[in-house]
Amino acid sequence: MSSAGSAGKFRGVTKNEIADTLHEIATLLELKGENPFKVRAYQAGARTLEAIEESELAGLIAEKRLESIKGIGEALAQKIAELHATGRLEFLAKLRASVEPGLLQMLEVPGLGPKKIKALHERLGLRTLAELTAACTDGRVAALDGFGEKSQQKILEGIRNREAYGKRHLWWDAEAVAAPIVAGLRALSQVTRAESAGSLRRGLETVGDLDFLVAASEVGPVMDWFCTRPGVKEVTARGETKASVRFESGLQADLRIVPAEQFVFALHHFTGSKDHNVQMRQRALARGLSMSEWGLVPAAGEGTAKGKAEKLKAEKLKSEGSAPAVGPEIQTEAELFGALGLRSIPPELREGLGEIEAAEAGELPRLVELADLRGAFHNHTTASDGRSTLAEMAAAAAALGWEYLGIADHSKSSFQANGLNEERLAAQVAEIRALNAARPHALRVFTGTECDILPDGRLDFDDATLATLDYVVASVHSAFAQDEAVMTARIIRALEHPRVTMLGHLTGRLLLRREPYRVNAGKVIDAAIAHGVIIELNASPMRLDMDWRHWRKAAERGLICSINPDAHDTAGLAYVRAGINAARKGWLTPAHILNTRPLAEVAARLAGKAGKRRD
Ligand code: DGT
Ligand code: CA
Ligand code: CA
Ligand code: ZN
Repeated sequence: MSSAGSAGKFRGVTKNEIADTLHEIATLLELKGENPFKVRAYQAGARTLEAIEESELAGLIAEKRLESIKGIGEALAQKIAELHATGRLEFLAKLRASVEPGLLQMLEVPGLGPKKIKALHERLGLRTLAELTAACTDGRVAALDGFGEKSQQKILEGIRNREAYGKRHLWWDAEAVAAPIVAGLRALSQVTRAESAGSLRRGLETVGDLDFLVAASEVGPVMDWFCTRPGVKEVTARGETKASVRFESGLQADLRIVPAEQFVFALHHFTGSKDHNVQMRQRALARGLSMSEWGLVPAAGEGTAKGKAEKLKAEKLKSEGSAPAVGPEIQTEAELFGALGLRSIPPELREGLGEIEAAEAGELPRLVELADLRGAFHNHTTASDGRSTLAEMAAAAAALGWEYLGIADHSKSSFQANGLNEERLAAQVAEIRALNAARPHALRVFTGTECDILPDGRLDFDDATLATLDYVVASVHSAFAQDEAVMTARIIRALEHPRVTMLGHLTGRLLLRREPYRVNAGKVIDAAIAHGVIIELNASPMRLDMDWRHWRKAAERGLICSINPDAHDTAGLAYVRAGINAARKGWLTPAHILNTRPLAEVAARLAGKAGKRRD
């Protein structure tokens, strides 16, 4: 996921953004084979920043006290101050430019770190991904010291995945590009309506390209504005009413400009999905209507819908701006659905998975909304691998208007994530109790853990330790290669544990980066329902796990969902928005979701679970 956008006016940098920059410098220095002490100094500096409070940083810089902190020398302090003041670092720009672009691309291959890339470069002379692919294919990589057959295979797979994944983008990243463009389009004087359509509007977890739709009185200035957005690397097409651009990130975007009276038909068409559109068109035909992106008109007695649409298109082109009959009384999508005897179908449901039948029967669900959330579970702090302190996380949650926040730092077996042992967990519980007692804001913090499910299905903490907590998220973080039967049995064994409140990220997938581990979702869902265990909808934009495609059926059978941001800093709490998209795509209503419930109800439910028996 890309970090905060760099375009536009400088608006201040957070300590975590500075830490990211220091990590990047360390990686680049390592790639260049710089002194390991220097590399480690940057890594240590980054970790030091991650552990302090956001509010401390400005003071430390102003009073030149950064240098006095363990792990931050004078050179580093200077760079941090420069980044903090300007958002830029000359040193980093030069460093990036001094590394071959092919080596930077290799950093994006999973399993390839700077040390290995340096070895490949120096010992095999590899400079590009294509050369690396060739060297893997003919066995030169496997023959290298420290690599071997297995790691050669993994690198090759990583390169292939990167190509396949490179074609799509996380919804979160795509939305960050799209939102200011829609706002900018709406602000243009020639524009009367502007929306994003396509998979972005449907809230799909990944997006192929952006689709903007505009109704405008004049085309030229709108096209000019669109084609000159910051970050546009190439204008790939520009016609009378349509333009396509490619951004530096590789993301592409289409803009279509239509007359106002066609807007709603085009919006519906370009929102899709294709399956939904096909079904809608069939429904229209059955009612003697022909539906297309240009309008809804009586179907001609003869010919197919396609023939009719082509004819309409020809008419449209001939009549230069003046549209064919499109039913001018239809202005909104609700009216368009109404014309076909349907309740209005929210974009997230338009996947051709039964939404039209439900709309006809008046059985569309009242989908959960962001405003329904009253809190969130499964959040990390600086105690494990988070980058905001407990106090910062609680204050940020209170500022969102939430009634409660669940903390769940990693457990001891997740040593790579600085997991807590029993002693540190006890200290954190005491800290949370003190915070709740002091009540600096009207927010209740729940004590929890993201407890590792060990390879055999046992939990990482014993029962007495788990009994000190308000809730337990159980997650798999190791032995991903187990076969499906073993993994499924492992997870189910954890769900049978009476202290487990909810299951974390069912499949461990990282969208566009790491495949899910093998697990039988149906069996896990059955077990969760049987044992009264919640399954989380991990709302991190790169997880969105359990997948929305499972939720409708599972919730109908009684499974409860928790939309969990898995936030590692205060900004990460906002990920619940991505979780809401996925929940809506899974037909979930507020009643299906734990964290729409008021504090008292949630506290009672957790107490029931934490009590000596299951209900
Ligand atoms: P993406 O970009 O791959 O994430 O997915 P979409 O859904 O945004 O697809 P895109 O950008 O190719 O087209 C936007 C919408 O336009 C799509 O959801 C439905 C509509 N559309 C495009 N091509 C066709 C088509 O051949 N038939 C039908 N029925 N609809 C189409
Ligand atoms: Ca699209
Ligand atoms: Ca498109
Ligand atoms: Zn986890």
